[in-house]
Amino acid sequence: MELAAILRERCDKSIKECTNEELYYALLEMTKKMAGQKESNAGKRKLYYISAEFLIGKLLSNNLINLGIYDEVKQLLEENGKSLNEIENMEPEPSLGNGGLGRLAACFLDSIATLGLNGDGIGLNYHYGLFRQVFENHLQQETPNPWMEKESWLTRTDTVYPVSFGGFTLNSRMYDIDVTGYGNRTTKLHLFDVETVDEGLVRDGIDFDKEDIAKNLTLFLYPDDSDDEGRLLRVYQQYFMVSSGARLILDEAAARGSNLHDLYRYATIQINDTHPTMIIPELIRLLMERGILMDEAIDIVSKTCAYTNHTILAEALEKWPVHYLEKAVPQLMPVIYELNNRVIKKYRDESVYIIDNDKRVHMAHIDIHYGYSVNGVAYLHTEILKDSELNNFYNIYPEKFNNKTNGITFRRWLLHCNHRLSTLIEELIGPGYKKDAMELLKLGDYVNDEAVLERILEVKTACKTELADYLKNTQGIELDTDSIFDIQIKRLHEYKRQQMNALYVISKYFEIKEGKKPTTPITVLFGAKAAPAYIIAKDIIHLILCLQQLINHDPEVSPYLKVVMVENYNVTLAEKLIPAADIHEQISLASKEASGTSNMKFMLNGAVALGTMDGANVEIAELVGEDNIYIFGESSDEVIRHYEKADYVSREFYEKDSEIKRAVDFIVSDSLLAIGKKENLERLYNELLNKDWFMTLLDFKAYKAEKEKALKEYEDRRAWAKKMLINISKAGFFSSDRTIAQYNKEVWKLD
Ligand code: 26V
Repeated sequence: MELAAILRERCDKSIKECTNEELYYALLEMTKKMAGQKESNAGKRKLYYISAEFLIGKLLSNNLINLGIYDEVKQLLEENGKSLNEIENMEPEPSLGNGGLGRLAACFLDSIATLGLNGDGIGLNYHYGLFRQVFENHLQQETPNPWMEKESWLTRTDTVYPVSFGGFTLNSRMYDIDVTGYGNRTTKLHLFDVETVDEGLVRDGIDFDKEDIAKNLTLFLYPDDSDDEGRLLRVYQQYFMVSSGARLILDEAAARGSNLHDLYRYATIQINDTHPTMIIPELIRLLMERGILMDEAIDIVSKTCAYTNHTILAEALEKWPVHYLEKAVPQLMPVIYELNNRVIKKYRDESVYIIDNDKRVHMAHIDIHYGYSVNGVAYLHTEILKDSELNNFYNIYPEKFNNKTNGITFRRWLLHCNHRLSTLIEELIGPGYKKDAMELLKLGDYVNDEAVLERILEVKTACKTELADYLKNTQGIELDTDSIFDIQIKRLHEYKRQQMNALYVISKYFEIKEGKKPTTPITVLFGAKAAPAYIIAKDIIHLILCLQQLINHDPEVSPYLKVVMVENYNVTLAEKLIPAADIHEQISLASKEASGTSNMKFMLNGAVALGTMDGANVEIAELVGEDNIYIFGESSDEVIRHYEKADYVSREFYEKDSEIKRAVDFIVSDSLLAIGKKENLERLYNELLNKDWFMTLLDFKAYKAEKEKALKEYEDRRAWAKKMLINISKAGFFSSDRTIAQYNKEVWKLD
């Protein structure tokens, strides 16, 4: 095998003699070489998936699986007394994304490569990615998270483009990461970077000097956008990405024979949320620079670009003040004004204008008017876009709107993260499901097979033990593997309602104190990072950490209930947590979670959802049926009506229900104030009582009742195993291979 030769060359040692670190770098080199030798699709029309985030996670194991050499390498290492798991620990995680949106982009690249489509990713090469989360005094602190070592998955290329901003020009160099498909071709993730970045700019934590763009442009993913300098830096980042990307797209199209008048026959660009929207005016500008007239340039670009919307939350929809753009990218403004004027001439409804009366540029409006497709990311989300959030646009362009329910790559979220389960599945239904996920339906034949149900439970127990060992070794956390693992992992946001889960924990704590002990112990696990400037989100983390301290150290309560918040939740931790879950929490306020993708990962790993009818939960519920999911809470229609009528008053729920009152009051009780900080706990208490924008108290009673039902039903182990198996067998629809095939058939139409 090649590995021995690489080791000889690198350090003149045998596998046995090498350290894990030496082995990691040798495997990295070997995998990069093998991926580089794979063919890529050279078709005429090419997809460019442009995104400010690609949350790719560690790549070694995934690449070994996709190249078909995982088992072989693992065995070779074992024969020499080495463990692939331990070698993997040497790999830093590239955290080039915030959460679901970035992880989705990474899953999509895997599927594009696996389906052998002609498509690449375009993004930015952040030096530090998302911050590392550390807990100090029960509070989140942020520190930088370096991932680029001397040797990494990046390959430096000779492609360099000058990118001009108002008053200065920077050189953009392209770095490539090969994305291996499962048993198929590779595609590329092109990440642009500026060579003058100065990592020495970082001050305390993740604070840094935001002034000098040449030195900080790609230093961090999404700088803190709570101040003007941070927001402006984000505009610079976005333009740097799209200008470099546009140049690459035009060069490649020309090289394949395009005369640029027919660009749309050679390229299609999927704009992942509004972050890359400036590629529309930038391409128009570049085409005009190459002699094409404005009318035609707009027409060409409109046939080339498609837009995906990932949220209906107004505060998350980007609106840049005109003066930011004037300062950072003055060359784009004439194009943006022209695009706006054309809209004004055509439509009287001001809500569809690109520039509003406050002189803010609505990025999504550019995408919708000047793209050929607009899609939401789950059935319900797309319906809400059409019926309410983007209804004015839907009335103008009904033909542009379409749904593409999100998906996940089964290579990472089953084959890699849960080898035990994938081996069992293969034994039962053969290997076909790895390429055609719908074959999982064949597992339906086993729902009454005692022996199979028993083995499913054994796999779950083994995964729980593995998680317990991992958390013990890495974070010093003790888990009771005989308890029910109830897991909520996602970014901390009020609409996702981790605070509702925390209130449940409080009410359970009271019950246990009063002698009402659960027959099976419960472990409530959380993993979540809060945006550094998101005060209430950080207060919720504080509350959970205080509860963890109080409950886990109370000998009366801890045998029955434990609370654990893992530190620095990231892709690597998700890969350990998801296989170990019994119940997963998808409890966003209905209408607010566009899709969710962890819900799909959990389902595939045999966990049962406790959730609202929101995002892709709706489709999961339809597939598994009501006996195999726990649904509660008000519907999206009801919630939308509350907002319209402004008739939700959280204090009323607090006052009329003693259980709710007691749980909310506990946030500022002496017991918690003795552990936590008064300022944070009081702020959270007041928020829940006086505002509660995401209606926690509205759904609390229904949530608690449904959770109790799930916990009770868990105790019938055979019936529960059946629920697990049904969830796994119906998960095929959520393969990102299906999502990508639909994008291709209905939007991209690659040859
Ligand atoms: C961003 C922000 C930033 C400012 C403060 C509030 C806020 C709230 C939400 C967001 C999310 C922006 C877009 C996003 O990440 N959407 C996620 O996309 C996933 C992939 O489609 C989807 O599964 C998640 O439901 C959706 O939240």
